[in-house]
Amino acid sequence: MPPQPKWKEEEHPTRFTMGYWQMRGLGAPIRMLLHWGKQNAEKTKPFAFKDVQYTQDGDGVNKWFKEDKVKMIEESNPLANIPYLIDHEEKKTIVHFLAICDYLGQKFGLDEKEVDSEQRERNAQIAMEVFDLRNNVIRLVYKFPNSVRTQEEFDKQLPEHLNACKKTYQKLESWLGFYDFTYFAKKDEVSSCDFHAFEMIDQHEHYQTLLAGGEKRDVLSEFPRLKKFHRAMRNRPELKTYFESKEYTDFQLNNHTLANSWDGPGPSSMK
Ligand SMILES: N[C@@H](CCC(=O)N[C@@H](CS)C(=O)NCC(=O)O)C(=O)O
Repeated sequence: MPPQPKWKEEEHPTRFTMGYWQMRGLGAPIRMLLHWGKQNAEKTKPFAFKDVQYTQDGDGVNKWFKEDKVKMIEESNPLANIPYLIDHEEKKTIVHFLAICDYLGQKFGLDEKEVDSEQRERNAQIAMEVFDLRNNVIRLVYKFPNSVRTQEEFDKQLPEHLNACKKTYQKLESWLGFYDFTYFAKKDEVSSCDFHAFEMIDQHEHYQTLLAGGEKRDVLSEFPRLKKFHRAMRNRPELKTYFESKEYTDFQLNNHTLANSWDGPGPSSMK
């Protein structure tokens, strides 16, 4: 048994605690997974989860970097980062987005357990492919050489980014066609990789609405299988509570303040 984090037991009598900035980013697919797991466990072994949201200001930065991260390094995981997931029942703190998705995918029975499972292989490949797409978004919205700091820069780079992202869309579309699947790792059932795939497609649906000059694009209509996948996820009853939550409807997609970058108003501004 690894050293146990003493501080968390009294504070969080819930099954899981996740922590992330108060935005969608890498937190959104984990929130989706937790809503899914909670919904499914309702009739068997109900559990609650806590969503610790660090605000994108001095208070949130201090709370994470000066308090919680320091404690986590000392008491539960020297790799401390956000997103993190604490499993209170199993007394584990997991970091790194893909490791967390993998962990919850196992816990919620979304992914198969056998190491040589083809579902697992598909799941891992799609998880990484989608992460590559996310990294392209990060290069668009954060402080990198091509970063965006103003509306003008964003307006200039967004169409280029949307064109570039079609390359990934084409790969994902072909993948679904190759297997004749609705979801990415199983034909008709959801796997852990599907949550991030949904989030990235959903973010791009929002980015298209920000094109300058009222230009309208419906990139998904060029990719019928991706469109069907996006709709299928959006209609899953297990995710109803998530799609109704402010974490989905109001949160900004990425972090503006900390990185001194700008990626347009979040979805709540469109209401
Ligand atoms: N490889 C990590 C990257 C985590 C990461 O870069 N987290 C960002 C937010 S997306 C952060 O602000 N981390 C806070 C920290 O470095 O302590 C993962 O996949 O989770």
